[in-house]
Amino acid sequence: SEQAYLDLCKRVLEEGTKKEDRTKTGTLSVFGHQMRFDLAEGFPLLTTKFVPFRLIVSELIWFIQGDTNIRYLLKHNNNIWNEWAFKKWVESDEYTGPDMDNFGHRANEDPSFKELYLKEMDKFKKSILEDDEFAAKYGDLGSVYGSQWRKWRTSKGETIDQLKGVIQAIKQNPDSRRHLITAWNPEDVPSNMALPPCHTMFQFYVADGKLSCQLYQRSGDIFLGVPFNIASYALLTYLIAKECGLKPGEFIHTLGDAHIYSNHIEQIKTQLKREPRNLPNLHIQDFQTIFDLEAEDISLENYDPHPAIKAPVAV
Ligand code: THF
Repeated sequence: SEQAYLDLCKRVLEEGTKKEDRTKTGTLSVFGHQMRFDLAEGFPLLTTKFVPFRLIVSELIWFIQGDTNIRYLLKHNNNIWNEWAFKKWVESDEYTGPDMDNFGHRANEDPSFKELYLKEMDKFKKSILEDDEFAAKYGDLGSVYGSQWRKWRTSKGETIDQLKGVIQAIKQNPDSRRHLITAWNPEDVPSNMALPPCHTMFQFYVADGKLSCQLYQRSGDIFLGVPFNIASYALLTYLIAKECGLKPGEFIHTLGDAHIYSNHIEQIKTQLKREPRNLPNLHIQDFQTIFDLEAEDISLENYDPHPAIKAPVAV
């Protein structure tokens, strides 16, 4: 069930400390929290609000394929990484449009600026989709998850495919205690990245024919990001389990700075008044390797959530 998530929300509302942050939005925050989800109970997508599963699927396939360019996401109508690419564009020398400094914050405060921003963002998206050269230059987020998982750069100038390596190791030596993938590369932080990775590393574990996964997330946006993150790593665990002939075990989510943005507090309170429903079930087409999967191969059955709750994303 999603009780572990609701308990985290309650804990942060009750015990959280007021803390300023990089985005200057302000948060309530705790340090150190762990949630466990038994994947045999159903797929852990929240039911106390609608969570757009198709965005989670296309983002995960994007990571699995080692892609770091938002063009793939835009083709799948997925806008969750746009702000990061847009930021690089408006801070570049080639950008000559209206001043977009601090656009995330200003769009939330000033409706007339928001209109201007949305127009620029639309132009930006159109260019990414239609102009190959522009997309190559400004659609790429740099060393984000897809690149760290599949193309980790070594000091010898070679690359390491961590994801492929771990899947092979799970098949050949399931008892190993080294089924680990890391996204945190001190050499890349912060200069080469749009945003240093929040999901710094994760580990797989095989016992009793079941595959479990634990994630260490250094920073978690509890209202918007964490529901995505739970579903995304749970989905990855289901996919790798299926490829390796294992059953899904547990997803264990360990958080460092777990925070609720000050402009998400009312939304969380609304959500906490709702009664959780039965979890949905995952349906995956048969496949040989997860690297062949397309977004259309993955679907959900019996997802019956409460209505969506809107909230601004902090950039
Ligand atoms: N930045 C912040 N501030 N929070 C994050 O969760 C976050 N991510 C990724 C990168 N930077 C981040 C992007 N992940 C949404 C969900 C996940 C995101 C970014 C945004 C979001 O707005 N979700 C809406 C629906 C959006 C839509 O329908 O287009 C929602 O209501 O769930 C951490 O992974």
